[in-house]
Amino acid sequence: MAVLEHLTSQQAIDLENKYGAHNYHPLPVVLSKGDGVYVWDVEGKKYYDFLSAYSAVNQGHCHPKIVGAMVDQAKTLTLTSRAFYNDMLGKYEKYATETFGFDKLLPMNTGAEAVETALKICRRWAYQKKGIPENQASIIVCENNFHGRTTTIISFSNDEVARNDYGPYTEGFIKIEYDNLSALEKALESNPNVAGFLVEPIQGEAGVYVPSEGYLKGAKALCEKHNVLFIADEVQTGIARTGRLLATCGNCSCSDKNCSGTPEVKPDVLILGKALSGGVYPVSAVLANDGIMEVITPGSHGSTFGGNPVAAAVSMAALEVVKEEGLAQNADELGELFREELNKFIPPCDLVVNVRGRGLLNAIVINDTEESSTAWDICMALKENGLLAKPTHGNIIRFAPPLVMNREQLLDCVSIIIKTLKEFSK
Ligand code: IF1
Repeated sequence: MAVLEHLTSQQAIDLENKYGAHNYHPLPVVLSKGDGVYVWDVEGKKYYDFLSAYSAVNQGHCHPKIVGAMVDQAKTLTLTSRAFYNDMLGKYEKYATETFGFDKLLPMNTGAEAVETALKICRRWAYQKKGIPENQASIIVCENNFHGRTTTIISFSNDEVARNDYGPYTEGFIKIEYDNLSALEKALESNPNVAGFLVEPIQGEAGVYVPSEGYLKGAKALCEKHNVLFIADEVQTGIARTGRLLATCGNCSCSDKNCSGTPEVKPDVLILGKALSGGVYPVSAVLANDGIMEVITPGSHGSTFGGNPVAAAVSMAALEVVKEEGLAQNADELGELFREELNKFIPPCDLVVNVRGRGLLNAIVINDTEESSTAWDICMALKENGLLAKPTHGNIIRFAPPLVMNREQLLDCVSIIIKTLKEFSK
């Protein structure tokens, strides 16, 4: 079969089933084109994308500025490795550190690599700066976390599907309840060798859990009190998704144009990925100030593709789009509208328990058991009605459209969602 031969959806699915590892259970739709908030399947049917590749396509599919930056750089110089300098990385590092208000950036490729990098920085800081005895450092994490799928990261996951039969597991992690400051305080007071606290500002995969007002601020204060690094995993919540440049910005009044560097909660270590590239190319990063980042010395960490010229060009374009198009502001306003419109429907409807989220990272909780197929069935019906979304856990459906969506499109999506939910309501 010629590689470029047109496939039907079923042919494409059959090929993946036969020749690909079965590490996913995708919705049965085969996409072949994307543009802004829309995607098309191989038969030409058009859909609203309400997942955005798990918040990687915040800037919309195939954004011309970002794709253009990639094509131009790809025609010039794609990869040098870090054995040599290149003329794009320093410019990118300057732009990104000024955008987010940190001294330094360590470039990687995937979110999990950036999380692993942050864990290594935290441990090395603990031994070299805090004076924790060698190999005794522990890092506090939250129940129901999702930080990626490497062996160390799943070692501190409590998602059995993602974790079981991958042992032996990496040690040195303390799990506490999310959104519980006294649990954090207790863990800090009863463990002398805590190096850091790794937390998602909103737990995405767990079901878009928005913590209580003041949780992140309180957690940061406890970390400061105990000389522990506050590590924010903003791979999914960052890059304007929650209505601010970062979810940890909280109610900071900074504009999209530039981070004032004084967000409501300033992490000691910031982890970014996904939409850092607009979903065009794998780009992730860890940002920190000199006093922390200086523990990384030549040869102590690296990556073949980390900081490559194409990633640098793509990420600068992706961040410029966020600012130029006011995506944080748009996500904030459309997110409010989305929850407001769904809340008009939810109380009388017994199918949906609630809608929750921040900005354009939202989810509805279906009034059924985690084991039921209702959420999946609703997503299948949404697909028929021209909108693509997927359940996170069991009975929770995540709704995360590209942040370039306009009001008319959002209201069109709300009507599709409500129409579909009515098909399932008794
Ligand atoms: C899958 C979930 C979302 C992340 C946070 C790090 C990473 C992710 C907060 C790792 C990645 C992706 C991974 C993808 C599905 C998706 C996901 F369902 F897995 F949990 F978004 F919620 N920190 N999340 O959300 O980044 O290495 O993937 O680039 O693995 O199924 P990555």
